[in-house]
Amino acid sequence: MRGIRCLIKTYVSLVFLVSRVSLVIKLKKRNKPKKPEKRFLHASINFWGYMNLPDKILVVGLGATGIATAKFFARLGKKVTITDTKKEEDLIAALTDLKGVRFEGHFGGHRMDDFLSHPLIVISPGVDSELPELKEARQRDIKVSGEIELASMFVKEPIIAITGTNGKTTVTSLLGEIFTRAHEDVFVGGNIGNPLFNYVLEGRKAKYVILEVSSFQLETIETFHPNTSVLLNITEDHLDRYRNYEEYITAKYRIFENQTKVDHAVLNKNLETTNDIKANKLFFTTCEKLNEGAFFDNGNMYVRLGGREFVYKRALSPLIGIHNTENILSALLVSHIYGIEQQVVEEVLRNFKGLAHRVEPIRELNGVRFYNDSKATNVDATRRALESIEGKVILIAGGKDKGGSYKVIADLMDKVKSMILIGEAKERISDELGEFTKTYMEKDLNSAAERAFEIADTGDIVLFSPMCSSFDMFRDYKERGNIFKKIVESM
Ligand code: UMA
Repeated sequence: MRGIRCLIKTYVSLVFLVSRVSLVIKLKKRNKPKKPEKRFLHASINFWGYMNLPDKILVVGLGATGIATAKFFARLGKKVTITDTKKEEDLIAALTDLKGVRFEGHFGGHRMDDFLSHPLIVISPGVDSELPELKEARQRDIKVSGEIELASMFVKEPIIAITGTNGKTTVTSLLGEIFTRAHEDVFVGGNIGNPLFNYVLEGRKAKYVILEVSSFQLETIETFHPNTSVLLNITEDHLDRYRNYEEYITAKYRIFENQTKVDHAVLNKNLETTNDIKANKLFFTTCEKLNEGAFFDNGNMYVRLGGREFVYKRALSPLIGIHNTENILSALLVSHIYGIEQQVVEEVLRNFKGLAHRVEPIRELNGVRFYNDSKATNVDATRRALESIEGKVILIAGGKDKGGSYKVIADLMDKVKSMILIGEAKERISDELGEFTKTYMEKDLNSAAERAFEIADTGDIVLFSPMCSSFDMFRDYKERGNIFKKIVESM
């Protein structure tokens, strides 16, 4: 009797097992897409990347990026070590932000031992990926990655990424406003000041993720895959970080690296394109008419896409200058790729007054107008400012030298009535541009502003457009611009 019962039990279990296995196979077959889409494959690669994250992670640099990165990995339960060349007492604000987060801090310099004892090193954009410690780590097969790369592994929403030497913050903000007006829940971040890990930490599911991306961030990508990548322009910049201009250009073009033919690549028509760009290329230009893309002609901006045409009056936007026409054209093109209604775009365009520290009017004093263009951290940005301003300019410039040539603005120096120089770069700027105008050397921004006011005549324009980064005297370009505004407001 026991034998028969046992036989029946075994039979029932076998039937149950066979039916379960065939059900699982059926379900798998049903769920398996016949031809997996590229985007799906990409997600899987990222998933494997995520699965392979080690338990010990070294975060290099404790600025905005390092803080967000450390918070994220600590939340995942990883053992996080943070290193920064700054001393602990100079990192109080960052450390306060990390209250309650588990990590070990090694400050006041980098230790080779840290770089060789962590299987994954995450560097901040400001950290040169060619540091000797990083080279040594790579030689030992230790993974060196960046925040944008790692954070994007956790983002499944469509990414629109914008890069370029100049204008990327303006275009990112403008697109952020247009998409927010159209879709409400949109994340705007990246190099603009809000690291992508902050979005991932929030656990939010926005409809779109719009990212400003710098060449520094692009240096460390592997799988970062925007659905739409925008390249606005490339001119010499960051030559203090790159061995040559080509290296910088290569970093910028990496924004297209992981795109496929279902994605979009939006490019300035002046730039070279390569066959390496697999995405659907769309151009914008102020120089010619296009059958497909965005262009400027006779006071109007046109977008031609998929047989449709949208026309915008250039005068709709209060942003001045040809460089801003290019910025707007790129934003219009992206907006129409995503089917945003013209009326929505127009509304935002009309009200978008630009950003602080970009040819920002401060005040008029005794007929002298003062502008803050502290975001001009390279020569080309100053060129654009000079081109967009009408009248005689007293130019205040200088800061941390990035190694590029200042002669790039020599042809515009007839607009510059006098030049007042500050910071580490003052000698080199004077050597290259001093012959074109009367030049003054000042010890700091305060005395430069005073000198400018002293020599200015009614109708002149005082433009603070440094052509250099700020790190020799200030925390960043924002602090530099805010200090300049305060000085001018208190005059
Ligand atoms: N540090 C080291 N070792 C090094 C170098 C730096 O420990 O070898 C430390 C510094 O002491 C400092 C920290 O690293 O404490 C700073 O790191 P960071 O410069 O990457 O600063 P974050 O605050 O993380 O800011 C970065 C971007 N900074 C740079 O690219 C230089 C910010 O862009 C960006 O907003 C932020 O991440 C969020 O994504 C600023 C910028 O100037 C605005 N960008 C350049 C530009 O626009 O031209 C590229």
